[in-house]
Amino acid sequence: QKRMETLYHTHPLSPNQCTSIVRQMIDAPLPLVWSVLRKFSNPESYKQFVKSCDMLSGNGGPGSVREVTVVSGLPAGRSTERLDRLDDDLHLMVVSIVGGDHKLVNYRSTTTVHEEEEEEEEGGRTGTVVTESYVVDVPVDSCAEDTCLFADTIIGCNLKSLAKITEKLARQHVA
Ligand code: A8S
Repeated sequence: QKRMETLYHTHPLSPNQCTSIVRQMIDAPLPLVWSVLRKFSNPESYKQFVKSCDMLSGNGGPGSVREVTVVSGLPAGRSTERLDRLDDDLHLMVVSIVGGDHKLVNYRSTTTVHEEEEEEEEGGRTGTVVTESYVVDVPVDSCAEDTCLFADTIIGCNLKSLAKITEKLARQHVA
């Protein structure tokens, strides 16, 4: 797991870029979490800032491009995003933002999912950890701290929402 982070979440940086990593523990089975996460054409299933999503090309496999429309009240309206990599064995996906009317220029995110023993629990229950890292340009009128804080906040909300939804689904499957 440490190796996975070093391998997939350590990114080469240009001088005008910043990088960060967000982790979320989820009390649901990995296949369930991955099944929601991997559906590139359906980000609104867990991303609360996404109002709608249109596929511009592809059907959800690598190379597919989607146009995301975000909810009002954000400093952005749309984002054009390409799925660069989708690996169902490694549980890894890479998405690049290639356009839109927002400040995240040259944004590229890597998401991996792995199983982990929940330390608190007796009897070794297994949970799922989602790790999402990214690289993005720092705008000329901003700084690395603010740029990463903005992106980390959105990713944090997305992953918390993913946790809430999949944990609820997991409870329904058991019941
Ligand atoms: C994601 C991650 C991010 C999305 C950001 C950081 C975004 O959708 C929002 C506001 C913006 O200003 C940029 O995985 C953009 O969704 C909510 C439109 C890209």
